[in-house]
Amino acid sequence: MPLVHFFETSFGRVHSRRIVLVSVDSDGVRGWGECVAGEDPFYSPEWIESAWPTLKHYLAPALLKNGVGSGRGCGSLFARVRGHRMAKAALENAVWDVEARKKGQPLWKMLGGARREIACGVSIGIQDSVEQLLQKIETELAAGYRRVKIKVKPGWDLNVLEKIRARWGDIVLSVDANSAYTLDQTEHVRKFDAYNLLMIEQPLWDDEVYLHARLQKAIQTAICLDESIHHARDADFALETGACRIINIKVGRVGGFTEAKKVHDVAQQHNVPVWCGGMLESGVGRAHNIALSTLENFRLPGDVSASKRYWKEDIIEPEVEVRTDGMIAISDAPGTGYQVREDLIRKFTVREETFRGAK
Ligand code: OSB
Ligand code: MG
Repeated sequence: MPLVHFFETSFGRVHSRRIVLVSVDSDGVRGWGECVAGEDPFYSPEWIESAWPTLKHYLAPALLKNGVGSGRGCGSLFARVRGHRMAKAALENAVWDVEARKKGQPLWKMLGGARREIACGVSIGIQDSVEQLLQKIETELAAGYRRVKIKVKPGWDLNVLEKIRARWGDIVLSVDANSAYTLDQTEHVRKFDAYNLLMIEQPLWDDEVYLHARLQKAIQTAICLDESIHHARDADFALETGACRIINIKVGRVGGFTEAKKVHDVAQQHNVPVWCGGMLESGVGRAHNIALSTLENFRLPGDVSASKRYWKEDIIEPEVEVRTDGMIAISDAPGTGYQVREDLIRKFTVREETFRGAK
């Protein structure tokens, strides 16, 4: 699926997405899940070409052999496979989805959500010029988004923040480094403190928590961890060591809704807010992010924004729309409240495999 506009982070630029979708058929009802792994192993070790064989050889057979009636039951079936959380999440979330549709219940309610609308922010990638970035920020603010996050890296950080703050002194602003800095650069990172940022996301290594605690002690700006948090134990460790004051939850990164809820609960126990991250999802994953964001401790605007920011045509109906007050209204319809456009998916499909249970 070609992106409306390229997206660039400290680890690279992407122009279009190749997405692994999973659907689960149960008694004639179909649920969908999206694997948020990237086209390359740059954000995480997982990527689409590791997810596919993992689903094919391990996760789908485990599910079909044992059968399972609920999303909650998937974790133990998949536990023997280490890591591969994005692949697991794709399948587990499809099971949650089919379970909700079969019960005729909204997914958000099944997950224990409470919010009837959720607050939206935008994540704006590195651009070809600062002028282009300022233009984009202006557009998103006019659309009503409640928080602007920009991607940063050495050479595209303080200089850019200076220009943004000169123009918009009091917007809610944060930055995401995707591991672009090292602890040696603490003095440099400390200079972000001058820009009144809501947070700095994942400044240091993706596989590191403790050194973020060292950095957090040295700077005022709240650190938010993204890449480093794979499960509730990571979250607990991060919060006990003071490695962050905010957590970004991506349902794929932590292995599915069940673990996402656990991370949410751990943060809540520490009185630390969470928000829902994004992975340039199609409507399938986007609808799941919306359901997750209804949980009580999602107290900050997420990277969950309108379909049209990403796609000329999204694969769900209706598309995700954000109101001019920067909120998404939550549907009471069964499942995600969005219908999957299988006709359009078929048009985009380049590879497909089906696995059947014994019955
Ligand atoms: O770090 O949050 C991130 C996109 C791809 C990989 C990592 C990240 C992101 C985003 C985009 O920031 C969020 C979105 O708009 O979906
Ligand atoms: Mg991030």
